[in-house]
Amino acid sequence: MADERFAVILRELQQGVVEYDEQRVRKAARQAVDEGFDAWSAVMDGLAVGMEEVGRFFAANEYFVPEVLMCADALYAGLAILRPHVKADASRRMKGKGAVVIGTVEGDVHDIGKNLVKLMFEIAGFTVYDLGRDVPPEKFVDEVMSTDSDFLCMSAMMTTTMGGMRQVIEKVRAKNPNVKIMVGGAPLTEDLAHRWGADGYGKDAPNALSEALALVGSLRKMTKAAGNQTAGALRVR
Ligand code: B12
Repeated sequence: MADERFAVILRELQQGVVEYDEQRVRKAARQAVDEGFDAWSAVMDGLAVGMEEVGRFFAANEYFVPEVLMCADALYAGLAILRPHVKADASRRMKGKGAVVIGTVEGDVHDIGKNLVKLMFEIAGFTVYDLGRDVPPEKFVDEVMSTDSDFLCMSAMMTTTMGGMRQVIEKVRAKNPNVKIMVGGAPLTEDLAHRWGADGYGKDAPNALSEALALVGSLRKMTKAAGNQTAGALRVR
């Protein structure tokens, strides 16, 4: 019964995004919260699935940039309601503490996926420095160095912009080889990520977090081996 009810709410969230109906999305998001359903599932199985459908309309030239922007607004309206109710898995919260610099690469304004990845890191207890979108390579490098962060996460949604990641990876590695670099976004593949020298690739937000947590172990070992001298190695906060 509860499953059926949640399925109805998820469908409302999806359709509300597709039909760029902010009111409908807000109402469904509130229902999800009030009726005690899992907020993260409402985000990923409701709002994000709606945006996938928008992507298909966009590819088929049924929607153009203005419609997609309104769909994004509807998604963000729902996210604002659901976000405070997204809970971290307790074991993840205990294990995952470090600092992350995140942003979308230069020339690319797509930030919905990046923001969901950011949300996962925040709820798991990481300190997140969000550079936003259309971020020049040097800004990534400077932020990682000035904040002494453990992780760098970059997002790219276009084949024309994803190459920028490679440049950033090279520049960051030259300054601090210990920073763990993760990349993601629709045009990326695991193979490409590794060929460009990234430590991790995440096909979605939960995957990004589990990859990061797996890397936490190796960061801790490095810190120990260097007698806690290693810049940017994981601090236990
Ligand atoms: C929404 C959208 C827009 C919105 C963006 C709004 C915003 N604030 O983000 C607007 C309307 C602005 C837009 C503009 C454009 N867009 Co657009 N857009 C999309 C669309 C429909 C959905 C993207 C999205 O939000 N998906 C939902 C989120 C939840 O998924 P996600 O982004 O993939 O993120 C998940 C994973 O990838 C992963 N992830 C993402 N980042 C990271 C980072 C790390 C570190 C990790 C580990 C994981 C990870 O986790 C996320 C969460 O699960 C896609 C279609 C598609 N199929 O992707 C096209 C798409 C990306 N756009 C495209 C294009 C061409 C454009 C424009 C050039 C169109 C134009 N003619 O102007 C402009 C580009 C502007 C620019 N300079 O960037 C193309 C890109 C094609 C290509 N060359 O690769 C796509 C693929 C559409 C298409 N089929 O043609 N777009």
